[in-house]
Amino acid sequence: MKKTSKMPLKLKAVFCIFFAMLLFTSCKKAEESTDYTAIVTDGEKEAELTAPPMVPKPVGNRPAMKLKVNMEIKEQEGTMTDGVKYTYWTFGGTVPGSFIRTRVGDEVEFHLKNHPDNKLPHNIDLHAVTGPGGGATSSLVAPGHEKVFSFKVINPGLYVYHCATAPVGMHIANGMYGLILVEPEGGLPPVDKEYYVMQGDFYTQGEYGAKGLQPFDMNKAVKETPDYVVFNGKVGSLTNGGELTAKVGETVRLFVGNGGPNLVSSFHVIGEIFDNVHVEGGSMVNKNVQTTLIPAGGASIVDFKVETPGNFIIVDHSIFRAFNKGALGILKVEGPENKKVYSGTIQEGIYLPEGGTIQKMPNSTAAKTAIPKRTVTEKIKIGKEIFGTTCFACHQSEGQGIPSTFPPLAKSDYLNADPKRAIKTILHGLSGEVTVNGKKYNNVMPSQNLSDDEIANVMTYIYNSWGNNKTDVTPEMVKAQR
Ligand code: HEC
Ligand SMILES: [Cu+2]
Repeated sequence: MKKTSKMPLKLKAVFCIFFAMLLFTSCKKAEESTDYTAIVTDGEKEAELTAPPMVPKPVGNRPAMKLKVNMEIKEQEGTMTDGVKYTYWTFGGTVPGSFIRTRVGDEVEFHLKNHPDNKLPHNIDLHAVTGPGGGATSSLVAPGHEKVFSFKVINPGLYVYHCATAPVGMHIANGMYGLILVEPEGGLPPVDKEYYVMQGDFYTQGEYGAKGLQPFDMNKAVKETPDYVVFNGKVGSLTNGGELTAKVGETVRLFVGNGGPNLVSSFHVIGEIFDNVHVEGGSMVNKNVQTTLIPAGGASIVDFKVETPGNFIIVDHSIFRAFNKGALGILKVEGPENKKVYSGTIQEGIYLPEGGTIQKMPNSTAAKTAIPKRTVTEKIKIGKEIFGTTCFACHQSEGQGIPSTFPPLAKSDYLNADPKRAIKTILHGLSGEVTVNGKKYNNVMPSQNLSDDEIANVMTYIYNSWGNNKTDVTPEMVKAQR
């Protein structure tokens, strides 16, 4: 060992003790003035890390302590949506990365490990860190290596962490982000269910849904035109078996982050109102909020009580992202109906505007002759327009549907097997589990308010497109299913 000073050992020991005492007394003082930088930690343990959508146990009443975080970086292939693969770069093997839960005053000893099979160096910038680069300057780690640094969490709140290795945008775009929660002393108020949801935008060389392994597209990323905007790293992570769940009467807290790299999120749960929102993940609590804005590299804590059963759709309310790019999840609430809070449809009837009585068809022959006979070609032409205004929003322009959410009409075995059943679907709507081309869907199609003629046209168009069986649907066939 190389000696660094010539000071006699005994004298050195005395100095050390003296400095330790000095440090200790200043710590005591600082604690009284609630300077968290100097709280003496009590005990040491390894932090529990969780994959989304789960979060570690609440801190409760525990004192500040030393927490060891073991985080492994893995570059791995995953599924963006059915038939579409993507090479994700991850903190802990998931997008978003493992959730880290701390309390104010904790000293975090961070072990960042870069798996030997990885190709690139990475680092980590945690927004909960007070220090240069949020840790990035001390954590650059090559494949097959480990870096250790430590920091004190001083400010309570929900914070994003992300890779900050050049090109930074590319590392984030590939999924290198996650959340670290710093609870206040005594913890956040207890709730029944807690979940971890994080939005991200992805840029692929192929369009949305283009099959195969899709490489990252730098040009689209620079232009900020993502093909995918998703929760928890892929289309359908929170639907089709991945739904978040709760029971009527429970309180639900969502830790919501936005990794970006580019878009801000207008986070909204359809049919719910956030009782409390920790605005931007900080200490200010706003109440009774419909939609909360989450900046790229920001977060929000929202909680609400679920009062009625049903599927509550989680979206980025920049709504094309939800229905066309993947930013759609489901909170499934089970339990008894509460008709006082939500009645459901009480009545359905005919609506006639004032003076509208003249539109009444006095006899049924008049109604019948009102529908002109049309050729299949005419039907297809008119049907295409109806499809473009009515069905397209969910089933998509080529009838391809949206994986896990809206079933395809193109080459649909369900559609082709039984035209009567398909007509009923449009007349009366459809809900509950259905299997289309071997894939299960459990969603709601609202009944479509169209005339017999219109339904005949749109159905004939669909049956004569995208490899379907060319059934010619007539208004009479529709009428028979009313
Ligand atoms: C608001 C979204 C939405 C709209 C608009 C919509 N559908 Fe659907 N459709 C669905 C959902 C969701 C299902 C599956 C329901 C389930 O999971 O139980 C479905 C199922 C179907 C099915 C049976 C399954 C299949 O894929 O063959 C047919 C046929 C269908 N829709 C036709 C139509 C037609 C025609 C229109 C326009 C007139 C239309 N839908 C408009 C959401 C929609
Ligand atoms: Cu990285």
